[in-house]
Amino acid sequence: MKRLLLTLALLAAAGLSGCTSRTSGVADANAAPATTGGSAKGDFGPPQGEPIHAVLTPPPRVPPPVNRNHPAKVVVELEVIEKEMPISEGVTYTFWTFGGTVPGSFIRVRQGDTVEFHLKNAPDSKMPHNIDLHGVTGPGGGAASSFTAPGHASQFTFKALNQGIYVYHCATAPVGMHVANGMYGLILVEPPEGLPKVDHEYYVMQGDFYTAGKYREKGHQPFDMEKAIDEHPTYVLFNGAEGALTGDKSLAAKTGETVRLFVGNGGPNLVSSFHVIGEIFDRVQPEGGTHPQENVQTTLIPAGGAAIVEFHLEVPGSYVMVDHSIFRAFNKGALAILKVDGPENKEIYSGKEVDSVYLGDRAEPNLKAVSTAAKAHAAGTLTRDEQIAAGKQLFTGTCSVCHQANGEGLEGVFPPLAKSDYFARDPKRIVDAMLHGVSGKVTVNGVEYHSVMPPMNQLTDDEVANIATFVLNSWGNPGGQVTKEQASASRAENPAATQAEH
Ligand code: HEC
Ligand SMILES: [Cu+2]
Repeated sequence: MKRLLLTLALLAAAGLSGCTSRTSGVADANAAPATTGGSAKGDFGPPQGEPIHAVLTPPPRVPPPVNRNHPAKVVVELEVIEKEMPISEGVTYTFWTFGGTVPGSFIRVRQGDTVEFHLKNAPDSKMPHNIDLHGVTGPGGGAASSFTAPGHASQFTFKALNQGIYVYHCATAPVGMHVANGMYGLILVEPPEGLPKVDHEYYVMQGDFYTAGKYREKGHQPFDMEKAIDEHPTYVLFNGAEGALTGDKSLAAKTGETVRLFVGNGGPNLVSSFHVIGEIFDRVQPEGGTHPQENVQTTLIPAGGAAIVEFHLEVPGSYVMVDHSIFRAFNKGALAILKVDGPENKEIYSGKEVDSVYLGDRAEPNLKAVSTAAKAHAAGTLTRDEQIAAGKQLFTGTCSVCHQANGEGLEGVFPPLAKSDYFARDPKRIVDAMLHGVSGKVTVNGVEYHSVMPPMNQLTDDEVANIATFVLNSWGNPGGQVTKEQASASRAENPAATQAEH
């Protein structure tokens, strides 16, 4: 707000000094630096002082404010590294990175700085790479000058004329593939006076990923060009991996603090409807532009675009960041968490926690038990305890919304699974319930239910077997074990319930 006033004041001053043709009230980006040389944009003259080496940070960290009142020469050294990293629990992918992370290292300079850019390509890279920075004025944004073969380095220099938050990305052919493999990041060009002070700044960037296997299919997954061309991503992620910003890696803040997020979207294909569940953005710089919008629920971030989002925290709890194209959040991974600590504020919010129901297994990246069980099954060593552990995780994500975490159900709506006499004598009835659904009149422990449970046949045979085994061994139920083969036999009874292929 202060900065807007400042801009308006400068505009007014410019108006007084004879610039009468300008429509009053229309802020003109060219106006602020009008007193300086070379360019009408933000050229404050030649760099002053010793060259400065830019501090680069991996996501979700952001370099400290520039804190300088003059333009400088800033040296940026960025190395391209091709490396295998997890994209989901038990799933790896060969990412191509700027600085070893997805998104790439965050770069922070001041408007008017002269940036000497060194792009290195690691000797063990297989591909040549380059960089197109959207904050560069000049053909290709640096791409042609920075084409770099494996084991080589190149250098080019640009003046950061426009303030704002900008995407950078690789632009080597096939461009889509380089971007899809994670080759993007953000560069912040601070306004000369800096950004208003906040308590936390974080770096979050969305990207869509295309793997040969299905979502969460285990093992190493190669890039799938056809899915990329069809724009059918397998994963939509914040910061390059499912769980990159959940559980122990959640972003953190306290009540009473203000958070600024630099949110980018690398694409390559999707546009992001960026939303934080339970927060309202007090201030957004949409598209990374200068003029703020206030009181925003969801901000659209184009592929190859970014926004600055700010909000003050009043109520403690877990705030879930999503792409509000919501299947992407719950079925493709586009989910991150900001954990806010502090005393309750019941006047603003009564304080009932609903996160576990909302998020299911997505809240904690704790699918280790599931992948352990899958590996053990493949090796032929699967034990009942491993099945129970995996089933517990899956139950949280799939069944607990209705039957509740403690299996007690909800009176009159969802029957209990705890001590249920519906399946006590015949465990197959749990398997059938999952794969074929339950409808019509059902009597459980003497109480009638007239409702519908949809079939959950997106679950694999392994998953069905593990959930059933978990339910049988929990909450005072009779115990027992269900095998993958039993699940597969139940599925075969109804051709519509075809095996999810993973
Ligand atoms: C969307 C809500 C919902 C979800 C999710 C759900 N169920 Fe159900 N379930 C129901 C309802 C409703 C009934 C009763 C249907 C009726 O009245 O005909 C039911 C009935 C059952 C029954 C038979 C009655 C009993 O209590 O023993 C079993 C077993 C069961 N569900 C297991 C599961 C398992 C295991 C999962 C997770 C894979 C699951 N359900 C997920 C709503 C749900
Ligand atoms: Cu590249």
